[in-house]
Amino acid sequence: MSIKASELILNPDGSVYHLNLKPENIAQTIILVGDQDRVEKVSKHFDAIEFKTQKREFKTHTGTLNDKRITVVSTGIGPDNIDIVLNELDALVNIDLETRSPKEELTSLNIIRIGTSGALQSSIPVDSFVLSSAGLDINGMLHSYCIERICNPDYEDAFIKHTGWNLNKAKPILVKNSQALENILIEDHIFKGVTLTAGGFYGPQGRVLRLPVQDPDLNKKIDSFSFQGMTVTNLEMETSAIYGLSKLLGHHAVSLNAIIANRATGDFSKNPSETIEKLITYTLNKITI
Ligand code: R1P
Repeated sequence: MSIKASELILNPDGSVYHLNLKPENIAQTIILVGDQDRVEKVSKHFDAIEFKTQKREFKTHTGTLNDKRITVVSTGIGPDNIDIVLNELDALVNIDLETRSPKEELTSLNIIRIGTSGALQSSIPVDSFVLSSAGLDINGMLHSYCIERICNPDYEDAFIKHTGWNLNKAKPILVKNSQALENILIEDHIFKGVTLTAGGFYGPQGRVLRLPVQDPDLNKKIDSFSFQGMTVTNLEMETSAIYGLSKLLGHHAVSLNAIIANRATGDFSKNPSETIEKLITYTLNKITI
């Protein structure tokens, strides 16, 4: 089956439409960051950089560190961008771009997000790290796919009941991480929990500037929710989308976030750059030893 030119869009040089990448440009280990300026902050640690490109917010560097080939890609902000990044990365390894046909033998990428996030629990201080055991999707992007096999209905139903979730908004979906990648990246000092992935920064995360929000008590209700031993630790805008599409496409994913704000105490990190730098060096060290 050949995928039509309107569905799998390629640039004149044969690279995929938004990421500007060809199959040979990426490694099997992919680091995703939100901020395009964070790409250099990761690749400056590489021993050598073999490839660089950028289109819009999607900047990519590929190189090696301790003989391990690594690609770092910026996703920009939000789950809509994750839809683009995950589908195009998957196309690079699992679709023959010449024949425009899915390959018979599939490749699994190892995808690691190094992000920033706000903690919901007062016990998770700014400048700490959270590894997401699961992503709780409240933005709706994943509902465009056939998600039944990656959902966790018992947890989702308990969350909906506890928070009195307004179903005019997208139905929450819980998607778990790759246990194998968690085992590589976890250490005792790292907090672990469920990361809530919103489709916006202000109202969707309960921030009120001038507009009232649909449920002003939502963050407090989420804070007090626990089910099957899993509490919601933090809020950001990418993790559940990465976990959901990775699981559906057959890739391994884990998300690590530097906590730069605490929504319960109102604290904000005094030096977020330093905290992010520590998370970058921690992650690179873990995946290259
Ligand atoms: C919002 O400021 C952005 O920062 C967080 C959110 O998920 C959102 O993308 O992550 P990044 O710093 O990785 O972009």
